[in-house]
Amino acid sequence: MPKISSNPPPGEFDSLRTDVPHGEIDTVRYASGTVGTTRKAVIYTPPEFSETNKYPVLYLLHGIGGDEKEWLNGSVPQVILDNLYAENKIEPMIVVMPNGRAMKDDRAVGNLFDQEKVEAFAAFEQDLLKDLIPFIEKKYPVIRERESRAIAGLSMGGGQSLNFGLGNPDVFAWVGGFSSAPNTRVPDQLIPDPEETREKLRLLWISCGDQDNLIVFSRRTHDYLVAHRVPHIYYVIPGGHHDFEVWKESLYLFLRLIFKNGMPGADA
Ligand code: FER
Repeated sequence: MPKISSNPPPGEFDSLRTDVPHGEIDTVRYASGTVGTTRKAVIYTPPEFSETNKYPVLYLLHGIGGDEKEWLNGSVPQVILDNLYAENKIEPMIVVMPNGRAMKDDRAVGNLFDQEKVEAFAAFEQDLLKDLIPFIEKKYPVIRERESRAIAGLSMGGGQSLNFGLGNPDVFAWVGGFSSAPNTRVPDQLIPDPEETREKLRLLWISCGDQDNLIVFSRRTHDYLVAHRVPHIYYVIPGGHHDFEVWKESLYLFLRLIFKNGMPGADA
């Protein structure tokens, strides 16, 4: 696993280019046995998507004030992906943006810090593993292997990504937390077996703005990883706040690292 200090993306990384092929954005609905409702997810399929290929999948999660559309409302992940793909800097991949508030009324309304709503972010682990991933893997031509599944997210979604990614090393090999929130498990519960994490994980990415009060949770995780010699990337953005400037830069850099180095499906 690389331990690098990354450079910020070029200024135009999230500007729409009309001279490159574009992926497609779709909204799908899946039956959730966990929640007992039909739930929505936004799906990006890459340029030149074909049912005869097989793709890796990134699950990309939102924060406490968002839903399955938050990444699209706050940034342009589809443009970032298209531009990287046009420059041959990423593998073609499917990106799934679910609603990570696993409860019957999963809208981002009312008091977003209600206990019931915060608990629904934890309940999403079961919805993801038992309902959404099986749905995606049935409906789309994807590689059904841990090394072809990544999970990343912002804030509450960053905490979810670290918790669910590190908690399920047989499901995910690439894990990223951007400005992870207080829902991030304490380090010795997050990484109870540093040896296993060291062996199984292909990438563990932690990023945060240094002006974000929540950086204490990223730093706590980073310190533990250093103490237990678990390779990871800790990327602190100078002047960065709790906002999409940090999250889109983190996404860009994370995308450039995942599903690489002779991974199944790479260089096909
Ligand atoms: C908290 C502070 C921030 C908290 C959650 C957040 C559940 C999440 C922020 C976000 O997702 O942007 O105390 O407790």
